[in-house]
Amino acid sequence: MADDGDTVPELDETNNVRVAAVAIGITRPELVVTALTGPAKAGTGQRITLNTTVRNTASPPATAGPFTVGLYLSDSATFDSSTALLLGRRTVSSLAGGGVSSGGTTVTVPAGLTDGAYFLFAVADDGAAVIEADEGNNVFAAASPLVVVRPDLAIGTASASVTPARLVTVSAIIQNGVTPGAAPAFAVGIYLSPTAEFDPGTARLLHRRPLTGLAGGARTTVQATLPIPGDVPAGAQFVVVVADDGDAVPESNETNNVRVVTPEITVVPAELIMTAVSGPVAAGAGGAIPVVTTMRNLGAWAAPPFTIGIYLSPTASFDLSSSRLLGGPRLRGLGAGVTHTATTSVTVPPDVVTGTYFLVAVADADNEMVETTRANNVMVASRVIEVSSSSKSSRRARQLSTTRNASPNGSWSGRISPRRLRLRNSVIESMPSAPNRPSRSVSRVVSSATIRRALSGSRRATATPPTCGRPPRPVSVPPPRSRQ
Ligand SMILES: [Ca+2]
Ligand SMILES: [Ca+2]
Ligand SMILES: [Ca+2]
Ligand SMILES: [Ca+2]
Repeated sequence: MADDGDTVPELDETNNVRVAAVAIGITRPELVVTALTGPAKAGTGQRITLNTTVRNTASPPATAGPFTVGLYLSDSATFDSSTALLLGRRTVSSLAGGGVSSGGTTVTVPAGLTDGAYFLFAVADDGAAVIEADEGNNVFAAASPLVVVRPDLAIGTASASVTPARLVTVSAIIQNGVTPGAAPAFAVGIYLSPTAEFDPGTARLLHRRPLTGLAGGARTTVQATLPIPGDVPAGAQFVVVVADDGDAVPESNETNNVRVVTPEITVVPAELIMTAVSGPVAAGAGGAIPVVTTMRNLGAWAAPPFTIGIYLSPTASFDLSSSRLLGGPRLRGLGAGVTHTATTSVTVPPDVVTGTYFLVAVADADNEMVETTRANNVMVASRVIEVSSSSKSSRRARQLSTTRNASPNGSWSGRISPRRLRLRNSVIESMPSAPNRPSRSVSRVVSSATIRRALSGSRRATATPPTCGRPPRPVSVPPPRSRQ
């Protein structure tokens, strides 16, 4: 067209247009999916490959691209893009008129699906990137549905046994009964239950074993040897093994995951007895003193970990509310029939009122275990300890130092050296204690007289009304520590 826009006034404005003698054809691409295949069955969470073929039925040069082929799953035979689950997309960079593109796409079957048959769809130009001759023929349904199955974890055979070391050994077979429903990571829980009916609210979790997963149809064995906590009541206890403890895996059957092991096990109560406590007859406020404790495990089983509490009591009748905790060793346990003697350095609080006190030792001071009786856990030293102010204590320490330097060295020969000896904390079982109960290894020189006094006798505590702990006990003990 000449003078397109008519800017020039012409004599004849009607002859400016010339139409070509030959028409040219303009065609749009036309995409359709012609094939969609995949596995007949798959487990939730499983990776599967879906193969698609897409064709551009337009004649050259109507090239399409780039575009994607969308892969969908639906519980309806009629495709609805608002409800169908998008599994993935295959990208086609270019497809010439008359061309064909085939390819496989690996997708994951959603873990949240329930068991059943689902319809698969492939959608050409899923993102509507190509203007086509026909936009209404782009959805293709697979000829056969995809059957989706979830895994089913369960406990096969399981057994449990106990030893006097207060250990329970558990062995259980974990199985996944569905093929190909692979289970992703989950945990196996091992519990002690007071009843044969498993109740997570009352059962005690002993152990939770993480597993990375279990293939469909596979099985694995979980074995564990576990300490029985001290506060598990004596008597019959049921070991319970729970598959997928915490329910991380959606399963086709969630009701078969618990196995109560029969026969039940019998938990034997602990029985500690404190038999002696002794220390120096004099101490300074703020100073460290050695305290010798002797105790025994009378029980038929090893005792679980516990703490020995060493107290300063103003009376021979131990009362927790009026006593001061000085510290005490932490033991990792005590074997059945084993006697334990320890020398522990504890510190007299700097703010303690000067005067006469009794040293008291309490087995399982934190009340961590169930015992046959706790009346025998407390022992009071037979000799009193005179606590003076720290300044007096310093003078006494200087006197001791002078005496030591003036004396020749002695040696340990099965009895207390008449001169001096080096006293070292023998509590090799000690564990780190709470901040308010120091239990430190010491190596200090003390006089032989101090040692003789330290090793002097002790006596059973006289009964006093309990001020805390469990009511039937004739002596006061601290309450159990809170558990996570
Ligand atoms: Ca089309
Ligand atoms: Ca199950
Ligand atoms: Ca589950
Ligand atoms: Ca006891």
